[in-house]
Order: sequence, then C-alpha cells, then structure tokens
Amino acid sequence: MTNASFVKADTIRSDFSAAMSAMYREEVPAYGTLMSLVARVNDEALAADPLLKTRLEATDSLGRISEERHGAIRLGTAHELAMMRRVFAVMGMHPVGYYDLSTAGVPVHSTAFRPVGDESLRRNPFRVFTSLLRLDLIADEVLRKEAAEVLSAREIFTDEAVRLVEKAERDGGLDVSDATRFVQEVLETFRWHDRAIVSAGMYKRLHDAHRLIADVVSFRGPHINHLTPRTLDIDKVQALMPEEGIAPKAIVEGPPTRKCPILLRQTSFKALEEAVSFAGEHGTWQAGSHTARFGEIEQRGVALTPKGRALYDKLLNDTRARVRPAADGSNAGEYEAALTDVFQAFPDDWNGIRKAGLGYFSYSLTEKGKAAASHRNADLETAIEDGLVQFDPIVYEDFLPVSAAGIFQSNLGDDAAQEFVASPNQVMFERDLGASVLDEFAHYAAIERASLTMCMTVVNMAAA
Ligand code: OOG
Ligand code: NI
Repeated sequence: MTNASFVKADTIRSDFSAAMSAMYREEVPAYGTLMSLVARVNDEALAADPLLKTRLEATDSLGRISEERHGAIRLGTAHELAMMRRVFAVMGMHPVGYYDLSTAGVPVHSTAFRPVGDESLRRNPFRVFTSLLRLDLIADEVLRKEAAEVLSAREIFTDEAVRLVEKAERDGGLDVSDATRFVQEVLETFRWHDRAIVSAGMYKRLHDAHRLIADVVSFRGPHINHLTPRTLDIDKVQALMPEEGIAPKAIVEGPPTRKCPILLRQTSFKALEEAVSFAGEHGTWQAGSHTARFGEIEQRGVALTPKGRALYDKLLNDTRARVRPAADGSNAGEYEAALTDVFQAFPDDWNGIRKAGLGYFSYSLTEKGKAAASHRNADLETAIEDGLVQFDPIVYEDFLPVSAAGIFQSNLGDDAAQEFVASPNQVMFERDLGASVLDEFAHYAAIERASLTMCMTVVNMAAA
C-alpha cells in the first residue's frame, strides 16, 4: 500500500546521498578537492566527445553522472547488517551480489546495497558497498570473544532512526517531515567519531590481529570510509591528482584504458592518519591515531554477460600471473603494459562486444525506426543494419572483488597482507542479512530484455 503523500524512495535516497556527500566533504576536505577535479574532467570529456554526450542525453543518463557516487561501510554484527538492510530498503536500495574478500586476506564478506530498476538508477544510482566483519576468521579465541562483546554492546542506529524504519515498513512509506528526519537520523550512523569505545591497549591488540578488525570494533559506529564520484576519464583524474596535492595509489584497478570502457576502473588516495582518543582509566582519554578514511574515483563501463565476465576474469588472472602488482607501486608500469597487452583479446568496439555476447545493451528505435510503420518480420540484426534499431551499453552498477581487495589493501597499509583460507559463505551472509542477495546478471539481462520488447514494432522478437 502506498500513499500519495509519501515521499518516493528514490527521492529519499537522493537526499541521503547529497547529505552524506556534504558531511564527508566537511570531514575529509580532500574528498571535496577530488569532487571538483572530477567535475572539471567530466566537463572536458563531454566537450571532447559530442557523441558520448548525445548518447548519455538520449538515454537520460547524463544528469545522474555529476550526482553519482558510492560509499563503503564495515559492520560488526549480523544484527547491524540486518537492520542496515531495512534502513536501505526505505531508500529503495537492495542487496545485490555477494563478495568474498577472505581470499584476498581481508576478513569480511560483502554486498552492495543499490537501486535496481532502470528508472531508479537513472534518478540516482547511489550505492553502498557494505561489509560484515568475519570474526570466525580470527585465530585468537580470546580476542574474538572480547571483540564480540564490545560489538554486542554498541547500538549504531539512533532510536529515532529505528522508529522511522518501523513506521515506513508498517505504513508503506514516509511523509515529507518523517523522510527529512529519517535522512538526518540515519546520517548519524555514518558519522565519524574521534573517541574510541575501547582502550588503547585493546585497540592495539585488535590492530595487531588485523587493522580492519580495529577499524570495525573500536568505534561507536561504522563511519563511512570513502565516497567515490564517477568520472568519465579516470586516467586524466589519476594524472591530475598530484597537482591537487593528492597522492593516488600506484595502479588503477580493473581493466586497462580502452576505447569502449568495460565494467569498472577504480583508483584511490591513501587513508589519512587521524587523531583519535582512546578510553582511559576513570573517564580519562588517551591521545592516539587511526587510519581508515580515504578517497576513491571510478569510471564505469558496460555491464558484462557471464561470458564477458568469464573472459574478463581470465584475462585479469593471466595478467597477474605475468606481473603481480607490488604494493609499493615499483612495477606499476610493467603491470599496466601487461594488462594492455593481455586485454587485446577483448573486443574493443561496441558492436563487436555486443555481437560476441560479451556485454549487455539497451535497444531503442531510431527516428527512422519510429517512422517505419511495421517491419515486424525483420530480425534484430537486420533492423540494426537497416538503421531502425540502435543500442547503448548498459552501465555496470556493481563492484569487482579483485578491485575491492586492492582498494582495501592499499588502505590497510602494505603490511596488512595476510593469508586466510578462502571460505566464501554466502549462506551464512544471507542468514545474517535476513534476505538473499539479488543476482546482478539476472538484473542486467532483464533490463536488456525489456528494452528489446520496446522495439517490438520493428523487430520480430522470436528471432531476437
Ligand atoms: C570497501 C572496499 C571496496 C570498492 O569500490 O571496490 C570498495 C572498503 O574498504 O570498506 O569500496
Ligand atoms: Ni569503493
């Protein structure tokens, strides 16, 4: 049941994303610098590529880019994860995909909360990469128990946030004043706290076990650890970052530079060392520092089909077998050259990608197609050749586990590389989440299929 006076979930998400961005900009000024740089480079990229601009306008996706970003948080308990799912649901964000990062030496598993429908994505595609700490991967049993105790005693949501989530669930939505309040209350959960809830001694023990454990367990809430604007030219932003006083990480994660971007390319600047204080004896505070928050940028390309993704994974593995990127960046050039070379095997023109069944595309009628009364007997390829139907790449809205691991690693410090036995546990994750995660491929396939249906007047769908 929805009520006409309820604010749309898409609007609440947009407002929340804007509020989060404003808060993070205050907290981490380098994020603001990065935002301005990205905006400038995006304007230049559009000016230099009128065709790209036209297609983005035609697919109604130009508007979303300047407002587009993702963030990341790390949660401590199943209870926090389940509640976070309910909070995000009020904003029309749903868990998509399962990412196991234990293979990469990070004791978490994750999902991405994001909007799923085409219209919602166009309105505002705000996503939050959300990880759950896996205490089960920590060897030290005593520490594990202590950490679990600290976590079970904290409450990361305000009472009012919980009340509004329950109200939204019960009534089917929130009115304007509740929605405004909801955004403010939920923002509190993502805020940075410079007072730890543990002692300096406990922090050190957690930190020695794994820096990420210290980050999750030591504070009152899961501070947003980065916000990532989307750029249309990541190589340019990477090159310009030092001029703005920001030192980027050595390599861009993901595929190499290409004419037709695929999936996702990401780079970040290292986490800042920030002053915090630890709980001392008798209500005193002890000064210390913590390193967690950073900045990241990303360039998004076409979503790949399972076949395309398998080829991507193979080529990335082949590259890494040739040159393993060193944490200190010493072989960055060599890695990039190998990446470019190996990825020659991936077609680099839209029609080639499409025809090989490697990517997802959105189909639409051209002006000529709209004017043509009926060509129903044409198959899709003939309709494209005859200029009746055109296609645009569907943007990849998700994440990449190897890239995510690279981002985690560069921000945990190079000494943090640690071996865990790979142990994906999607069943446990979904039980803790209280829901199953959506399958990203099914989602892109459905968007593609729906676009084809719109071309029914000129395309014989049976043949498509
Ligand atoms: C999340 C790292 C993953 C991305 O863009 O791949 C991520 C984290 O550090 O908590 O945000
Ligand atoms: Ni990120």
